[in-house]
Amino acid sequence: MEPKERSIDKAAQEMIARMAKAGQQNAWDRLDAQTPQCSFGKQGICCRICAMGPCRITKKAPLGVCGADEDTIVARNFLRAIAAGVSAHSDHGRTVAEVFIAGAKGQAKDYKMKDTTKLYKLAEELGVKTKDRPVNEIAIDVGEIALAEFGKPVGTQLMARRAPASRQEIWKKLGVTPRAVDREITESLHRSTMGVDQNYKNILTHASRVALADGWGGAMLATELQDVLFGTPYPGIGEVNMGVLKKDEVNIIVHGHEPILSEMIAVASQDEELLAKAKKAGAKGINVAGTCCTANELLMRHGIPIAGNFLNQELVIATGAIELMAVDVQCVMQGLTIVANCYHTKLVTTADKAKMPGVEHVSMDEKNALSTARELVKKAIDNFKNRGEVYIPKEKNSAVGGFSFESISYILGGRFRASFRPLNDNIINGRIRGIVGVVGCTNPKMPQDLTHTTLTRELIKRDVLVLTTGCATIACGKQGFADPKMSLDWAGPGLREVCEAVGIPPVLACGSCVDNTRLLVSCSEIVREGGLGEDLSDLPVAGVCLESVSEKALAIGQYFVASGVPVVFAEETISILGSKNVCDYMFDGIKKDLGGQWILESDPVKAAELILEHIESKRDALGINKEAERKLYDMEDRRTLSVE
Ligand code: XCC
Ligand code: SF4
Repeated sequence: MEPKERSIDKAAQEMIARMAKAGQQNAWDRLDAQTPQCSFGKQGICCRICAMGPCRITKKAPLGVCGADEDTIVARNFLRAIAAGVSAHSDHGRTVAEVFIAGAKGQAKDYKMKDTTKLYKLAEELGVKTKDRPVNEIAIDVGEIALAEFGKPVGTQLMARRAPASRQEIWKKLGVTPRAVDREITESLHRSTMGVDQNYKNILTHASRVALADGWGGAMLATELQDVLFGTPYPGIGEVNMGVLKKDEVNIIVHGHEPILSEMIAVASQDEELLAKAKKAGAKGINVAGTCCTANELLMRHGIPIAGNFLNQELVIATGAIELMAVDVQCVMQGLTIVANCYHTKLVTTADKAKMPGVEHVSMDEKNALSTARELVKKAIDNFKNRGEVYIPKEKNSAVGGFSFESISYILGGRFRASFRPLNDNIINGRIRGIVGVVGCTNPKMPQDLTHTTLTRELIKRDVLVLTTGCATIACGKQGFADPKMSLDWAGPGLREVCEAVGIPPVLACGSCVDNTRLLVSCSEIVREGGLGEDLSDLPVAGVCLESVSEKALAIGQYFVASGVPVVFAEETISILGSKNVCDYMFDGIKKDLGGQWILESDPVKAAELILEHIESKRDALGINKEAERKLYDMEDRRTLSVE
């Protein structure tokens, strides 16, 4: 396969070609070697949950040894995948809560409460007294309440109270208001062991509950606590793509998810003593860049450059310019060890729960965080002399990141009357048709970044405001969507007018995947602001992820659906097609229960059309589509709009 068919990112294309020439492998090559992939797995109809199996459903053998049918098997597999995704986000959230408490207690001296305004707000929300109390005392209480959310024996998730009242009522009626995060995950595993829950609908209902424990629990807490600890993001400009690497500096890549590590490396890289050491080693400076969600965290808060998204991780090393790549948890390909061995790059694992064979491990200890980070930076500097041939693609684009819920309300309403009112008004008057979250990974099954960016282009030109998170943000950033100078020209007239008036790009980079919870909070605020219905399911909004990779993406998809928002996924990335009943429920029946539903569509243009249809139908139902204003695009309109 030609590099062009593998990625639309020019830097990636160059690196793919170079790796091929050097006889090195990457994820695309390994996918080729794996093709054709197991069709039972694809459909979700294989089960290896007990020792009577593994079983797979065929015409000849339509039942597993225990008698389980395809509905049970598909639903169980789906539930387990979601539970795994939830566990990842929530474990991240828990780690942050622990560091948060340690920081407040003075046991992790390098972590301080940066955004005390947000801390006070959170304290108030959680019923923690703030009057006449020192910041750290308040933080300890907030942190302990947050930590308890993961394992408390009774009660439901406190963050779920942020949802509109009608939404909470829907959850209550269906019995899916999430309890402790750990409990929902444990119950997911229990229900899906051999001989327990055999009613696919009951299994899928629990899939909603465990996913809600993520969106309105673990992941939301991760975002909130990180904001207090590292600062709530406000818009700032950064750069995206491999062109951010510097030939004459020590390049360090931070890769993974938890800012606990990367924040400290960012600090250490500015240390005078280390800078002097780098100079002595012959480098002009120390350049830190991120990949995957860690990159989003750093761009959001510090404008630190992004070297690439998920599928770029191996390619970045193949530039020969990376002295050290520090990884923590999630989305770290084992293939990294192989390419790192072809270059001088030092790969270092830092999370005790995520080691790699043959890779040096430096345990990230929160008590000595900064000195651990300094140690890593030193290793990078020491490795500079071992560089061989370097090739850095030129490609890079400016990107504005930092769109948190707080910064969006501030930009829209100003410092003294921060509010979502202007956004609601512009949705009501039709300048903005609706809001779509374009989220998720990059998957070698489709050309890297193609669907995210095609879809985003289709949406903004039809006056839909796009919020992005995760690797989709990076895909959009690489193609200029997060740069108002470029992307305003691609926006429809209504959206453009609003964006120009308030000074934002039509595509808002909202952060990492745990930050999808910022989208939930923003949607809840839109409902609260008024004029657009009573519930999240009334809003002209949708979520979409056409290049999903991780189980985390399924968890996110399911919590959007269970929050009343439809979610579009690509058929290639969701393994439920082996059960007609499961599909009927996920694509349709669930709508009656929860208001959202899954929609399958791999083609980004068609996906945009489906989403627009949904948005306009919601607008009709809200009564805000006055005849004259309604935009129905025919082919002719689309052609005119495609001319840039
Ligand atoms: Fe992973 Fe978060 Fe997906 Fe990217 S978007 S491939 S989950 S890094 Ni989160
Ligand atoms: Fe087979 Fe049933 Fe065991 Fe699954 S649980 S492996 S279907 S016997």
